[in-house]
Amino acid sequence: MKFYDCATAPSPRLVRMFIAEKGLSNSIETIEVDLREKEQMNDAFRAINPFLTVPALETDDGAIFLTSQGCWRYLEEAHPDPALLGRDATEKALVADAVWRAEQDGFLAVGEALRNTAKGMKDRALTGPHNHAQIAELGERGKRRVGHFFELLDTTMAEQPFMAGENFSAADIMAFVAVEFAGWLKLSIPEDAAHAQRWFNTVKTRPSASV
Ligand SMILES: N[C@@H](CCC(=O)N[C@@H](CS)C(=O)NCC(=O)O)C(=O)O
Repeated sequence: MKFYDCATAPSPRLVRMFIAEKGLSNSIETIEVDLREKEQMNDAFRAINPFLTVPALETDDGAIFLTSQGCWRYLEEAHPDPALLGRDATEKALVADAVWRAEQDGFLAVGEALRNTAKGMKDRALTGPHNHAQIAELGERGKRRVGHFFELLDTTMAEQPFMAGENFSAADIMAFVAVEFAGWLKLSIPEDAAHAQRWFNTVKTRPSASV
């Protein structure tokens, strides 16, 4: 199996953490795609992923998965223990709901803010083969949405230990990487959001948080 990664980027980190939680870090070959050098635009990588994004995962049979959640699904089915996408019908659906919420309200809100404000991303407001101009108002909206996400984290963690309930899951990976990604904007969980802080510090102590 080959994992197309970029050590500095948040989306491949979602898969890197998932792989670490599965205990597979030493059994998957990693190929670094340096986004700062625009290696995702090279012909060699374009042949792997015409959408020009990382992560991507290629199996020994030649199947290729082009999104973090496609990669997660394959790894979960091929290596079920420990379960990260839910253990039974109810938990699987709760994890799917929580992943979507953390991605939409957290991860993509940070991306919206960053890609519409960062000087280095001029005309790269969206990933992929087409250029898109930045929209300053989307940058501001994204930052406001990140604030709302931190509030959501706090109210969620007031009720339960992890994003989808009692157990650590991929939803915690999505939310944790989103919070660390928000650091690129110098945004962080407010000090007085004690429940969100407790959850964040718990996830941060997991070995997978350091990969
Ligand atoms: N939904 C996709 C998003 C992948 C994505 O946007 N990856 C970014 C890195 S975080 C990328 O490859 N960016 C390339 C670019 O900015 O041109 C996934 O989760 O795999």
